[in-house]
Amino acid sequence: MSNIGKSLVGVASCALFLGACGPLPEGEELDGSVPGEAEVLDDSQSEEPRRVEAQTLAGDLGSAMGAPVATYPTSCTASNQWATTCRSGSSRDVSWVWRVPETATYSFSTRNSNFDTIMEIRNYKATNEVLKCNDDTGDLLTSGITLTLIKGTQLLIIVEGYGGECGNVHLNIVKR
Ligand SMILES: [Ca+2]
Repeated sequence: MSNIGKSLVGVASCALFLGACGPLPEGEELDGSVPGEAEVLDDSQSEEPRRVEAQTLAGDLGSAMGAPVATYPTSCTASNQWATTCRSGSSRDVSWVWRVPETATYSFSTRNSNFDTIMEIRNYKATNEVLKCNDDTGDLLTSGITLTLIKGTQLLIIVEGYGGECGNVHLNIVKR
């Protein structure tokens, strides 16, 4: 089709879909996407921040324990703040702060979460210090970590998904 033919078709479409040919409202793009949403995160080169950003920190649990001690409706809307050190490395994550109530051995798990989780526990006061990372526990795709800890130690408990999975997070903390 010639150029003239194409522009004629264009005019015809404008007439048929009246109102669809005007200038786009400000801030709206042709494909309907929201600007900035398609940004690709590349954690491989950047240094991991040591501070905890509010949007990924689900809460400070104090020294609470329970099964679950906390839940998070969906990690699918969380941001990707941490690159965990076992398995898939980097997907959307949620994290909690927890203080060791007394020197003892504790079990942390994501049992009853509805997706394939990865859990990593770090020293909250020096978040580059990884205490332990776990992907699966036995036949379960959820994660479990057991640690003997000193009273008053503050932990950062990070839960993310294997291979980009996300969902409803259950966090369980029990004393052994
Ligand atoms: Ca897993």
